[in-house]
Amino acid sequence: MVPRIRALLAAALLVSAVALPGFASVPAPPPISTVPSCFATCPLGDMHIVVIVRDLASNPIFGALVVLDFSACPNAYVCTSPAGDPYVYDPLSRTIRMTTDASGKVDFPLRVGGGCGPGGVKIYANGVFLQSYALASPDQTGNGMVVCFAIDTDCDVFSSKLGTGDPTADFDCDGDVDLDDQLTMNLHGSHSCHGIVDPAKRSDWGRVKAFYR
Ligand SMILES: [Ca+2]
Ligand SMILES: [Ca+2]
Repeated sequence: MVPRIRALLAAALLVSAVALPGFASVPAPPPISTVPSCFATCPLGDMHIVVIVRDLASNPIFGALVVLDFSACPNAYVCTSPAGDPYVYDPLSRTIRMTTDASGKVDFPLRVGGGCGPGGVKIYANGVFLQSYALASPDQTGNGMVVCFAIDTDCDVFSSKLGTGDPTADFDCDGDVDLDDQLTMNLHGSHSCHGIVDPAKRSDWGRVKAFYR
């Protein structure tokens, strides 16, 4: 009898041990999981969105599916060419997805421009809602490039938000649009989905001359 009980106990412990990791791998909301303070992206892909998914016990979750949902952000401009992004974009659902590594981390070098107000972008992990955001990009006009003369007006649109709390131009997540955000605009000038754009070559010379006059 005693050996039999011991065997049953061992079996029960084994079931618990197998069941526990599955239960524990449910993603926990922030601050246990780490999400960005705000959601700022550049069409060139050099403003990364990093998420670290952890369970309620703060253990990183390997292989968690992290989804960035742009379905409520119609003005988000998602670059689709050239191909080669490490993440998957589904244009029908307007979602971008990638799975976490062994440290629970995903690092999206997102190539996205445009903007939308609070709640426009949402982050999920294994279907669990983590956080929602406004979308901010130096590509203020949402056409896949950051250009301030001749062929585009990103700086003009940005300047109209200086001194406000408009989250679509608050790139450093501090709640205002000031000279620090202007610096980000400057750093990302001429960036586009296709690399560095040369505005002069994409406009007639007369318009460029008129700009500098
Ligand atoms: Ca633009
Ligand atoms: Ca700011």
